[in-house]
Amino acid sequence: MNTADKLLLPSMMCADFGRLADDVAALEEAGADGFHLDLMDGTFVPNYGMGLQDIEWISKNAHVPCDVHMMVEQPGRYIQKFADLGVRVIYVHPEADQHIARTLAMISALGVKAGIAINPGTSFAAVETILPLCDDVLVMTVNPGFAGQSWLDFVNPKIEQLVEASNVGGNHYKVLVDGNCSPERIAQASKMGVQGFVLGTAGLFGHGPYAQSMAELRAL
Ligand code: S6P
Ligand code: MG
Repeated sequence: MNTADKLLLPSMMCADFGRLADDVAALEEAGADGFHLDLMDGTFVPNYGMGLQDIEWISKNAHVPCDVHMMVEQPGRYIQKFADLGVRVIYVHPEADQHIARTLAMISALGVKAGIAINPGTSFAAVETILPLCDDVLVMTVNPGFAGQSWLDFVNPKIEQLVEASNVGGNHYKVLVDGNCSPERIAQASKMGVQGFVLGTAGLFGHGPYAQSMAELRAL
């Protein structure tokens, strides 16, 4: 694991599934701090992402930590499964869970970092109460479900609010962002205090050798 001050996390739904083992190895060699694994149910988001078997294969074969981003209704149903796979963090959407506080406590009790992922339309005030239960807060800068979208600038003030509150009172979480993490956006968000970036088509996949892209992003 790289000890640099920003976490660079390739989003594996953007990987080449025809040569997944090679892609996993190449991304690790290039310095990935972990893998971001997207799960979708076709209901909470209008798409299907990676399947449970893909997440299982990557988490069992990776040499870096894996983060699961659950874009599914009632995420509590799958938490035990991901905990058993030894993932680093499980992100659940508060918009998808009527008992988000219970679910976050369940994740922590299983020894996994508890994360929330927040839709662009969800306000800081809507999640403020549960922030002390979070280890990681993943701010969606696009509407979740698809790669290759544009960064929504109206989310920026919320990112600043979340960074500001990250070590206040009982809070102790990192702020990460997911969606259109281009070099320009990573530089901008790093200045705002964001500590982790999910890398998809905007910054990593389809941009030439992974090692070169990762080095350039690391240096920003
Ligand atoms: C889908 C998912 C994301 C994407 C990632 C793609 O919303 O949660 O993790 O895979 O955002 O990145 P990019 O650079 O193509 O927008
Ligand atoms: Mg994601």
